[in-house]
Amino acid sequence: MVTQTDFSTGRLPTWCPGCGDFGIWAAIKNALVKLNLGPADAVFVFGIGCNSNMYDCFQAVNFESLHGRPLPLASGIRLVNNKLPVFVIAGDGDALGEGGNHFIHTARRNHDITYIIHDNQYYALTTGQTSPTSFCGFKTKSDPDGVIENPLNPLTLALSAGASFVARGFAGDITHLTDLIVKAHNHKGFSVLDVLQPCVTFNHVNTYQTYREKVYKLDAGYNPKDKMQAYAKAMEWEQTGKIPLGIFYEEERQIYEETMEQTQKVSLVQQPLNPIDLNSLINETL
Ligand SMILES: Cc1ncc(C[n+]2csc(CCOP(=O)(O)OP(=O)(O)O)c2C)c(N)n1
Ligand code: SF4
Repeated sequence: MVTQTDFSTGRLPTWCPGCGDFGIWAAIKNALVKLNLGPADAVFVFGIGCNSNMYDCFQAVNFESLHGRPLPLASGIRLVNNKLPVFVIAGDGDALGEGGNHFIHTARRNHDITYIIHDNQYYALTTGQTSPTSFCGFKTKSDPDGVIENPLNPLTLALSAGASFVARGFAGDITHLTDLIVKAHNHKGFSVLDVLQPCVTFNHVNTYQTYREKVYKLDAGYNPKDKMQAYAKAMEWEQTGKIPLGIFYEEERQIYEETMEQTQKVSLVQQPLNPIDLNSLINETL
């Protein structure tokens, strides 16, 4: 039986009191307990940012990547061992700024990875610069007169890039977020979970209170197989101000790892290392 304390390193995060990262951290641990996945049963790849401070406090098989690069690392892990569950934990800057290219290509390849994006609409660790999801008019360290660029919508981007599971959660609703993380993990394919994460220090527009006034949950009448409806729901926030939470889209599609003849039956990590004459390979390329 996996318990919450199995993931404890004895250290506490250095997040500001009230940071939404606490709620996401709790939901991740709840989900792992529900899934009965212990510290050695999955791999966690972190980006760089406030969110990734979780790395220090989370007893598991962890990698801290370069900023923007957790997805290539996670994809590599899946290619080598396609039986291993892989979670990626990163911020909106990491996921959609420096790592934006990786986001698109991991989605279209449909690697079986669960991607949890801490979307606080700021580069928080570096003290509050504009990120790709900062709203027009936000006053930030890098745009003191207000952001003039249009923000990226992580959900419509994920849908059009080909993510096979697209969902949105809220760090202030840990029970619902736990359920979404469980479902994202159970989905076979690239699962994008954009989590609205209040940053109490920099984001004074989208706070716990304003989110609570705007969020609502997609109900049983919503069909997550309908991609056009998913686009419409994903644009609702910018069009009406209401913020739907839940699974916007889910499809069954072959994952990249299973399209490769070499790994269809047996993971690379379980295959014998045949002696390869590297010299002939090197000579061929010289
Ligand atoms: C390659 C590289 N570029 C830039 C940085 C500087 N840097 C560190 S964290 C960060 C932004 C973090 O923002 P985000 O990913 O949204 O996470 P948050 O801190 O908001 O949780 C940046 C730009 C870096 N460490 N490495
Ligand atoms: S700066 Fe924002 S994101 Fe970073 S720890 Fe503080 S509240 Fe959280």
